[in-house]
Amino acid sequence: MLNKYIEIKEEVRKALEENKPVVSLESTIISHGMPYPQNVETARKVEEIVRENGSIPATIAILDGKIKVGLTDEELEYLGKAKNVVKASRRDLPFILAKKLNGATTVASTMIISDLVGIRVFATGGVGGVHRGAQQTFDISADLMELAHTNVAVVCAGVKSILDIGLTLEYLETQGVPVIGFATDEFPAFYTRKSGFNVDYRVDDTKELAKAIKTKWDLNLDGGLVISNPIPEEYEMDSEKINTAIENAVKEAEEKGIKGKETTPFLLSKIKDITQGKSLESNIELVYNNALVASKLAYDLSNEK
Ligand code: PSU
Ligand code: MN
Repeated sequence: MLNKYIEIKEEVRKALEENKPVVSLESTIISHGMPYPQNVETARKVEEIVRENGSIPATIAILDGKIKVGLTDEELEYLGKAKNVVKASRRDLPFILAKKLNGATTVASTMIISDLVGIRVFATGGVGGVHRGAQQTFDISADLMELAHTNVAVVCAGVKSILDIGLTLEYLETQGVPVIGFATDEFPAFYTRKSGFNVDYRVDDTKELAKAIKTKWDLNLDGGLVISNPIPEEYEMDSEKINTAIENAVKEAEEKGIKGKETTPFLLSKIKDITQGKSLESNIELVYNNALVASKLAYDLSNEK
């Protein structure tokens, strides 16, 4: 039945059948998170890093109404350039398929599709969360609800302070989502290694992490995990500079009345402009670092008995 909707690339299908480690990758970061051509270059390099560290990469997107698990080089290039790609979260999926559109998957929809095909580890940059001012706007990313229900471990660099980090962590606690610090006690804030908030558990190696994840799902404690992996020190941004850029971007979004699914892409692109591309460089490096950890984690998880 799923074949009607999903096309799995041969290499990925084979790996899944043989219980080999696979890491999924989202595509909103490609089409709405970074400009061309850096987006395509980054996506390619991310796949390479996953491969070099023992797993098979599977970038997920929707092309002509079909869910693709694993993209060809041409498809990746197309996705990176195309202007007609809809940002697709949970609620968008059925309509993008029915209308035969192109869609870029968010953390939420990449988790859904990963789960459908049996991929348990997913690498991204940052997850969505509770936006600043959510007390009034109710703007809470569907990513958080997905983490509450869907059995996929998400490796990210924490959340940006375009969000309310404290409220995001509270929400994850309420929903029973473990927040792990990979070799850190402090939850990272994407561009910087520190946020002022602690993680629930610090884990220093992927084997130990794989054990805990296996235990969670063995006990039928459904839902995902946030594996927060801080940006490498040498690529970290100056926290004052980046926070000023974020403040200005948030203010402009408010003034322009940006709402709903447009908010996150708007803020990301504004921050890039304000920092004259410096934030993009950091963004790219932290994604590489997440791909590396995710690949090792998927490898260890596939060896867990
Ligand atoms: N945060 C980032 N970079 C991103 C995103 C979030 O630092 O590219 C993307 C991810 O795809 C995430 C989505 O799932 O934005 C969240 O969007 P929203 O806040 O509209 O749920
Ligand atoms: Mn939102």
